[in-house]
Amino acid sequence: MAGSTRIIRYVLFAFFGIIILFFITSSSSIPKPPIPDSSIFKGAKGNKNHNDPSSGHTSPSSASSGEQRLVDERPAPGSAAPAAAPASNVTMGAVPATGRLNATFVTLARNSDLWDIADSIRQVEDRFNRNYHYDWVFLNDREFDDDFKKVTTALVSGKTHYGTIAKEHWSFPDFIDQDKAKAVREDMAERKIIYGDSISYRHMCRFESGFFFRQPLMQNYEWYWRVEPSVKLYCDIGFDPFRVMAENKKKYSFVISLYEYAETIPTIWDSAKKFMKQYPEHIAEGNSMKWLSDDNGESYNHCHFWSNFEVGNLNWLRSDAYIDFFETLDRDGGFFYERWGDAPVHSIAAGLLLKKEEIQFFDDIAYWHVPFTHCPTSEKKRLENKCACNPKDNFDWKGYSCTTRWFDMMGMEKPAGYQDQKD
Ligand SMILES: Nc1nc2c(ncn2[C@@H]2O[C@H](COP(=O)(O)OP(=O)(O)O)[C@@H](O)[C@H]2O)c(=O)[nH]1
Ligand SMILES: [Mg+2]
Repeated sequence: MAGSTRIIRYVLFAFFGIIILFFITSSSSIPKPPIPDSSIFKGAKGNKNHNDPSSGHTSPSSASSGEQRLVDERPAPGSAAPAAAPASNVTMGAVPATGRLNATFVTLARNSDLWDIADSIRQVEDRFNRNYHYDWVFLNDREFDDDFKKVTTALVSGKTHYGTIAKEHWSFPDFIDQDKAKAVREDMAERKIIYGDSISYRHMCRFESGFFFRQPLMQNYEWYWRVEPSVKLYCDIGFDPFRVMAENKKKYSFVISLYEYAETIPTIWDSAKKFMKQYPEHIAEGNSMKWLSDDNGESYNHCHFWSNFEVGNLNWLRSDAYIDFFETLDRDGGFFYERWGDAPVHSIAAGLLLKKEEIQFFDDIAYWHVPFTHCPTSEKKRLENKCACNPKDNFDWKGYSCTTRWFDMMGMEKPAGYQDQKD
């Protein structure tokens, strides 16, 4: 009797031993990827999700193809290497302890922009995304062709998505007087105002101001990083800007700021003032009015963040506050009766609707879009991050930049050596 009990015990031990051995070997075959270091920016955690993107101003039809994706465990296409930052704990609104955030790159482009955007993607991948494998959403007012999709999918280390913009997001609203709009374009052409005679540029600016964040494909994400064709990144980005934003409760960011051409926005501030009067509840306490205006809101000083680079929060753009702002401006017609750019629109919104601390200046992201450069002033930073920019080209402290004003308003200390880069 005792003998057979012993045999049964041996058999059970052997059985469980084999099972344990199986689990150990199979889990150790999954490589443990390194988690990129973002400790330099550690801040407050627990960003609350104030806005459900599927509610409010998001039309049900536009949300239809975008089922909420809370977890992204898909492997990066065309990549044998494991994702450096697995997104197994990605949730809407919360900041996951490790791994990717619920974020995507986003690019508006034409098929003819293929090789210029290919260049930008390579910059972003080489300096950052090859370690993270974030997705990339491409948007176009026409359908993307196979060539565009094939090349960009091969270059992006995350998943790629391609969306065609609905007509109503890329056309004249019916309240626009076509004759008046045409006369403006002819006048601006004569005055040689850049893009002054262009219809498509105006649709582009209106789309980037009011619609990109409401596209079905964008409904899946909480954070975006805008990338334009032919931009450059000059330094390694050894941290995750999305994480920096989320952990520090940031909503909008910039690397370059400057004065807008006054001729393109003569009445934008009138519309902004109308909005402030109509919606005082949307105006943030501790906002950046001092950066936007030199006379306490009476007039606009034309300072704006250069929006061809943006890392931002999509839920903020989808909030009632931002939508009410966009719609107030849109009804006044300045996208067509003038030539309002999305940069001053986003900037005035960020300046009024957000607390100034919710706007992030990314000194560590060295960037070029024709014709301006942001190159970190600190040599230590440039050497540590393998930067390839000439510090003399840094635009931050030059007379046409608004970044000095930003530092002054924020009470931020300017980096050593900034005086040498003033001209
Ligand atoms: N699909 C599409 N994208 C456009 C059009 N016009 C401009 N874009 C995109 O909109 C962004 C801004 O245009 P860009 O020509 O770079 O303007 P700039 O930076 O102000 O000189 C870029 O990402 C362009 O690829 C257009 O007519 N159709
Ligand atoms: Mg551009």
